[in-house]
Amino acid sequence: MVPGRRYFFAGSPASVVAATSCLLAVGCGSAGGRPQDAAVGSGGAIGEREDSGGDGVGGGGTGDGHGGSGAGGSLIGGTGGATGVGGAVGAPPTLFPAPAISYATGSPGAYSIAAGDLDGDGNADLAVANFGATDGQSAATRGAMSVLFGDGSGGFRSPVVYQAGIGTHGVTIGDLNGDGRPDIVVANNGTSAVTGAYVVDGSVSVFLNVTASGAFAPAIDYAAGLRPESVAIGDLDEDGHADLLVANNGSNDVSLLRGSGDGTFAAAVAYPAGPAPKTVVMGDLDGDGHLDLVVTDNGDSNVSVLFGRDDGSLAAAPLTLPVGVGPSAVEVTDLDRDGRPDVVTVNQGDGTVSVLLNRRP
Ligand SMILES: [Ca+2]
Ligand SMILES: [Ca+2]
Ligand SMILES: [Ca+2]
Ligand SMILES: [Ca+2]
Repeated sequence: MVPGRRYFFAGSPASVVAATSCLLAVGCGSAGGRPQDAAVGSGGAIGEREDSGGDGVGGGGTGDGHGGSGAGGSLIGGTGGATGVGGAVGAPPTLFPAPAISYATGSPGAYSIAAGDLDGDGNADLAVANFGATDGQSAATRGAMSVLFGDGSGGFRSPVVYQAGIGTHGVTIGDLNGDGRPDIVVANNGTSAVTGAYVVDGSVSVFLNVTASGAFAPAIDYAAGLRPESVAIGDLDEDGHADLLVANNGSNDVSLLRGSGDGTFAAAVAYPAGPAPKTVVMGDLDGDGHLDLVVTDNGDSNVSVLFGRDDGSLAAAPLTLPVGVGPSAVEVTDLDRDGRPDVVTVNQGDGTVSVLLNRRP
């Protein structure tokens, strides 16, 4: 890839998301060992999590899922192979000789996915966010979170389905209470049409992993901003407890929910971003040792960077950086191998990915 150049693809932006992640999963150690959560795929085809070594959750699944195509060195080839949709566009046929095998998620409206070993048996498992039958257009139809346990051979058992909020979109895996078991968070984007007016759900649902076999407690919901789209997990305030960062599509901000360490979270604090945030990821962009946020402003053509401060809060005003039209997903990773984390977005408005190379001193 050439710095500063946009790359065009024949496939959908959702496919590009997978291809980008594929490249990053193979090509980088990335971002100083910080956990990164990325990419609720636009269009609902796929979303995924890349873990760069922070907690060991999730990275294996994502890397395994796309490693073959990434090793092939073809971004376009990775698109068809990794997602299993849109045909094998440029994919060397020997990499994936068999057709994709599909598994039911057990709930309508499957929207995004995260991978990790949820039951500790060494096999990658999947967590899926399902927005429900109507994507939040009916209060009676709630979203769900499905867990599919892997058999270690690429197969999955029948899904276990947990009720979530309304219009569930984003899903992320991470250990929220420090017990070594990966937990799950989903972002509930939905609105419900009630007497002609929309009622905003605006929450995240936390599922704590409560048994060695990977059973999850019923969801505990926390208010976020309006129309949350995705959620990232990381210790933003450096107190040793995982915090939640939520991209709120409807309130143009990011919610910080500080973790208490036992799987519960303090009330959300909002920080402004740009129009219609869709994805939030974490990484230390300025090298000061504090995690920063990168948010895709899906409603225009920018990413918002919110820098972490010494006191564990975020800067009040974001740095706005232009990218392609309608950025939907973003990764923070070292693309040019200079040790500085770079930013790459996928833009659903013009079918491009945009690369921002970090040139900090
Ligand atoms: Ca497992
Ligand atoms: Ca846990
Ligand atoms: Ca924390
Ligand atoms: Ca920083």
